[in-house]
Amino acid sequence: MKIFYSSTSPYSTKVRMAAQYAGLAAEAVVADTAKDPAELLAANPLGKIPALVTDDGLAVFDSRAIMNYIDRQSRGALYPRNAVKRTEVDVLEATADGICDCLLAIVYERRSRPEDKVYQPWIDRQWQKVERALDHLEANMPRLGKKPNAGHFALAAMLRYIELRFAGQWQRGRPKLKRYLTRFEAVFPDYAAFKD
Ligand SMILES: N[C@@H](CCC(=O)N[C@@H](CS)C(=O)NCC(=O)O)C(=O)O
Repeated sequence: MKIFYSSTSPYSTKVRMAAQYAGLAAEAVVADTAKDPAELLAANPLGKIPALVTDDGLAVFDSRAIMNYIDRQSRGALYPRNAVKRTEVDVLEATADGICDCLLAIVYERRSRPEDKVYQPWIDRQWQKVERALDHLEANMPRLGKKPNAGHFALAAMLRYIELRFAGQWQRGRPKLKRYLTRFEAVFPDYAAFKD
């Protein structure tokens, strides 16, 4: 099994950590999406990462489909069975992924346009969404028991990414979020291998 990824992609970090936690043996293959590598396009016509390809040639994307695939393969290592708890985890994952969507929109706006065409109001609007969602998370911090779930992996991947691209710009007034990665590493010590 292969997972196409990049070390900076938050959705990739989420699924790679989850695969490791669930005991799914997968070879991590670096993919440069900017170059549209043929192997990636064969796995995901959208040319996005992460994409997973099984030994039988089944291609699975996007990251939430991959998380659900890993969960099925591991008999429920990532999502709770209880319907109410499951919904909570789904919404936490959607919140963390949604923040990443906004952060990526900002990064791509700055990266793909000539400097004089960068549209600041669009960036500001995306950042407002990020701030609102971070405040929502701070006020509704998920409990972190002994077993991390898909929401916990998504939150960790998002925090790693926001610090990578927007270092020092998100912590003020959010002490719980600031402490989260240290707490997460205590229940998922393998996080050390995904930090850099
Ligand atoms: N909703 C997708 C988002 C995937 C995504 O946007 N990945 C980025 C890297 S973090 C990517 O592949 N960007 C390259 C592109 O859009 O061409 C998921 O959850 O997997």
